[in-house]
Amino acid sequence: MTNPALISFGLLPPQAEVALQTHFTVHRAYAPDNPDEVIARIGASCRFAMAGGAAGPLTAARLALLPALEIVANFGVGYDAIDVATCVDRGIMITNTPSVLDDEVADTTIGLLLATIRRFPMLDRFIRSGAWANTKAPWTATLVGKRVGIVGMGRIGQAIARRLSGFTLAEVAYHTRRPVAGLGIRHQPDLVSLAREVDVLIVIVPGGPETNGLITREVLEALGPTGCFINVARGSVVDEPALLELLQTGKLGMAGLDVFLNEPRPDPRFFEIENAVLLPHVGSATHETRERMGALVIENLLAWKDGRPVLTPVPETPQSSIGAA
Ligand code: NAP
Ligand code: 8YV
Repeated sequence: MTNPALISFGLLPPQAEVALQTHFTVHRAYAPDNPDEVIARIGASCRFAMAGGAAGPLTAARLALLPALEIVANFGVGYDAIDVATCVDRGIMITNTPSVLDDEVADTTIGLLLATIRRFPMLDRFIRSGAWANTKAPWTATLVGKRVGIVGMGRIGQAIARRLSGFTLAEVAYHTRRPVAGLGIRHQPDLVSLAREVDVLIVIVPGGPETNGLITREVLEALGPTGCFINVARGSVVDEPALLELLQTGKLGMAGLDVFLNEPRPDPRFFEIENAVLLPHVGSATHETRERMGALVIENLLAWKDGRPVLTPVPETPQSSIGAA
């Protein structure tokens, strides 16, 4: 029996990619191939898709060219690049990769926070330039004794909070729409108030229409000229033009950014900003964690193929649906 056709919008980590090729006839829809051309050519035959890569969003227009599609397995916990409403309307299952990346993304966040406040990349450049021979090494701001606010207190937000509990801080507080029971951390229902109360604001919410522009100019101004803004969520969550302007004018102290509106080509004005540390969306990007994410993608696809319940359906899709074996 031939393997079912799967359209793949990105390359999985090595072991997961071997498993994908073993169980499916994989049609590659990412560079150097043109995703739209691949969809138009073979889309009608594909019941399976793997998303979350660099081929761009899975829009309603693209989904319309995939009439047989039953499941989209997303490589990543965030699935804001998929048109969820269209998938729900058509009964298409979406799975993602929650939990397996929480510790990695939380570690990245703490690293980015320290790199931003203590200016480690700048100090690395300082020593490599030979400047140390003639100039005293610059001093920096500190994290010690500061108040930290976390926007989003889900799986990753809580992993960040657990790490922060080992630091010498004045307070950790958080903002979500609904407080999380039994956390022992102060919930602030008003986001601008939280930004005003803290020295550091870390954002770790999903992307998509509900959080688009959540971090407004007002929030960033409330954080202020000594404030530190850390975004490991999605670029769409922040008013990026305001962020750029406030960093340029010193009305916001500093930023550590793993995500941008226009990836992988962020606004070049960021490159000139000294008080920002920039990472190329690497929150989960270690060999080990990416393979764990890849393994979960494969498990979900195989479960659907074999007519078993998938492991990690996103909340919008019916939890009970199973694929036709
Ligand atoms: P999660 O467990 O679903 O948690 C999401 C949190 O965001 C919840 O606490 C939720 O609380 C809060 N939230 C959602 N909408 C909100 C809103 N409008 N205002 C305030 N809070 C809101 O998700 P997770 O697994 O922690 O992942 C979070 C996100 O991190 C992902 O979706 C992805 O975008 C991002 N991420 C980035 C990287 C990276 O490489 N940089 C890696 C992994 C994940 P309420 O619903 O109560 O508001
Ligand atoms: C990945 C992420 O970089 O899981 C997420 O939501 O943002 C990251 O872990 C991305 O999904 C890989 O395409």
